[in-house]
Amino acid sequence: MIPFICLVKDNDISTPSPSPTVPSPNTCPNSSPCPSGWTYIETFKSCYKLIYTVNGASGDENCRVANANLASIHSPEQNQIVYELTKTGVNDLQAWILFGGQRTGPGVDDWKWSDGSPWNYTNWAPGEPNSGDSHCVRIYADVTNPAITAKWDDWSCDRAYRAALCQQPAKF
Ligand SMILES: [Ca+2]
Repeated sequence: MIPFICLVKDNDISTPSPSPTVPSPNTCPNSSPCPSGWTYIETFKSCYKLIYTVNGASGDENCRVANANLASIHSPEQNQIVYELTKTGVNDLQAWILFGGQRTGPGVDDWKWSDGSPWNYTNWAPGEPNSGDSHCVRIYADVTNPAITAKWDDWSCDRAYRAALCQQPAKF
């Protein structure tokens, strides 16, 4: 396909035709790399969003419907970010938030991330994981219990969670 045709007059052959108007390759320098309603964390080039009223299965499904996964954690820095995003601000023993760890077997190391990334970091609360029957994991988002704040607990996927944290790669 020919993009455009130039008509050139015999007596004005040196005058170039106007260039067609085309958008610049970088027309959106101020746009967010995340969908509306998601929080962009530049350090991890990721977008995060809390969804509420979930159990383990529905939290996982709701993230997938949003083209995301339950959040995965690979470092103390990322664990802190996840904690900050999930922090409830209340002293509540139910202040646990579902994220992306999924049990693959009965052992303490039998876990994977729902987004397929390597299982290379953990931050279990003392004594956890303590149940081979608990196939989901939650992070304690209370702000007033230092023994377990920002630490993890294996828990049943069938139970209700305060919320789930979804994560997807930022788009540029
Ligand atoms: Ca547990």
